[in-house]
Amino acid sequence: LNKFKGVIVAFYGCYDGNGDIDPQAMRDLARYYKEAGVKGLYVGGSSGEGMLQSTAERKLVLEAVMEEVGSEMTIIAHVGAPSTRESVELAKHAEAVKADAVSAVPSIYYRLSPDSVEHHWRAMIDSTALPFIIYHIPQLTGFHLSTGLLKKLSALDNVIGVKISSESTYELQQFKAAGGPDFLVLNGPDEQYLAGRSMGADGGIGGTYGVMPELFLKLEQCIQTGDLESAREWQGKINEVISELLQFPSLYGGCKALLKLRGLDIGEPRLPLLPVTDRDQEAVARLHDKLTEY
Ligand code: NGF
Repeated sequence: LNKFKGVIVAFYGCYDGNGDIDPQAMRDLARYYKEAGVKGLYVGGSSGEGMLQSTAERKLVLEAVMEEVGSEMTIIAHVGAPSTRESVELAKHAEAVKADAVSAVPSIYYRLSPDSVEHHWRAMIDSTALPFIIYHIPQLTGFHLSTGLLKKLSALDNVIGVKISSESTYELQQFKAAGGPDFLVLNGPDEQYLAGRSMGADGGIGGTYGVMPELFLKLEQCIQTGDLESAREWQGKINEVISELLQFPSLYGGCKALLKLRGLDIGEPRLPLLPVTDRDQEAVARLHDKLTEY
């Protein structure tokens, strides 16, 4: 399971000037993370805007990433879609292109019973031989995964872990306890990477890692060497950046504008996620300067 531990960047959606998927930008971005020393990528999740893309586009995205870094990095494909049918199709595709694992949120929009969500996830779990990572993000999906259901699912052979994006580190600790020592728990809120790791997370998957991978790698390094004072300092610096990113019209608009100043043009987020305005450019430039200082 080691290949899933540590810093896993939630990969951004990359678009060209027309708003179409840009496979070359995907490849450049993936290569950038590989060269920065990142171990793995989470493709097509919240940061990847998977829910705003068609099934064909989502396949194209995963293929571009796999071609570029599939043999060098751990690739987790987020395959959750509103319908079980599409989610299973994406899971099978992820297996065909040799992703390392699949992961999925519960279906969105309808208020679902725990039985429905279990059924939805099990259809994906049973459709491939790939390891499966449950994605718990109740603030966006409206579904709150109970420790009981997590325990039940964690007993299945293919289910290797959970990505927990709720903000409770108590819940994280409870999930870890329910899954047992070999069950992976991956921290979701980037602002709480250190807190999540200290409560039992094996690493994290995050949407702001992608604009400052080097800072998260330093933070993880400090945690591994037991230097908690420095870890707190790095988390503080990271949180200064995150708190400013959260002021933009959309988080991903801010992330993309910042990456552009770092030399990577991956376009604007797909609507309804708003891009930054001209007025925001100064704040983006200030953030860029701050990151350069670190
Ligand atoms: O976007 C959210 C919603 N959380 C993400 C992350 O847990 C999910 C988190 O990184 C994700 O990135 C993905 O699936 O791609 C936040 O963006 C970050 O902590 C800033 O608040 O809460």
